[in-house]
Amino acid sequence: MIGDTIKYLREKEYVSGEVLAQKLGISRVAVWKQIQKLKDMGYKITSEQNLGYCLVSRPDLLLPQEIQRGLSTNYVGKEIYYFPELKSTNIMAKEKTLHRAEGTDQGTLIIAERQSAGKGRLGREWFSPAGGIWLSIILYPQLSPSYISRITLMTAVAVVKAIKVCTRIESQIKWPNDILISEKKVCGILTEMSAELDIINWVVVGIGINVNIGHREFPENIQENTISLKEASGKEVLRVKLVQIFLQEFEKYYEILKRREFSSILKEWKLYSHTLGRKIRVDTGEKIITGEAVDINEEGALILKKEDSELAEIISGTILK
Ligand code: BT5
Repeated sequence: MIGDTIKYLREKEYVSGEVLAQKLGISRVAVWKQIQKLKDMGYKITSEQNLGYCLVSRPDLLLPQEIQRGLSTNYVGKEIYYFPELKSTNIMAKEKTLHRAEGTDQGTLIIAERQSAGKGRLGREWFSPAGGIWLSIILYPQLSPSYISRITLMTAVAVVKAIKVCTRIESQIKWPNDILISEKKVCGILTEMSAELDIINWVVVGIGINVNIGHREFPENIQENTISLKEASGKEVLRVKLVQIFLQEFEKYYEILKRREFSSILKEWKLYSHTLGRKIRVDTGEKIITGEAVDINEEGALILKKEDSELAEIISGTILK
């Protein structure tokens, strides 16, 4: 209802309470209540007794009705759960997968203005102050669990594309889940899943992008390695627009992945790679392997050429400094 009300309001033009009531199929008192709700959300709306209501400005928030306005996806973001604050959008998304029958479907989005306990991989913290984009997408792919790495890599490509389209900034992908600008981290991806031997029950893809944030807002020990889009571009970035473009890119690449055409995504991934061609050290959780990153294979694994020239295939790990 709120989404419809905002759709029928006009900027720089009055719409009468009567017309709104007719379009929405509710009473004029109910219209007035809707307007109060919008004002509480941060919309500026003026009202004139004989003219009706006029939308003066929209809040800078990632509200579902704002994201869905002009969103051209088929299913990603068609259902959005919005929170001013959450512990973690990934945790909430996982809870939603328990109630799939109640309507949480493919491409459902959980989004928060800030997270109090944002999660990185392996129990690491993800700092999520106001001004960023912290969201999770729920998927139910009919793919084998071995696709999980490919989903992370395709998400990274979608993020790089969206940043480029929205801000013209070129960013790079550090395998497997970091997006960098000028060697500093601007975005992280956390892909979680529940699977059985050969089927995935659900996947939650969590994406955190530092948008209109100063890196000084982060704890001191990570300030040096973090950056935001605002800092990189020198101006505020329209978060709603970036979310919309990202969701569109995400759906596009996910469709390609579902058609089992990962190789075309990989080609793009390699174009944006920060990792290939570098001498690196990778912590696999079991050991640390040193070598030159020579390739990513069709499963999304990193291929390292070790000092003894032997090749190591690493499906998951963290590149050390
Ligand atoms: C990641 O983990 O990079 C995955 C981050 C995923 C965050 C999103 S936000 C929406 C969704 N809901 C969640 O709760 N999480 C997801 P990892 O590769 O483990 O990197 C974590 C490390 O990045 C930390 O140990 C810090 O060093 C650094 N870090 C933490 N917050 C950061 C930030 N905002 N920007 C850049 N680096 C950060």
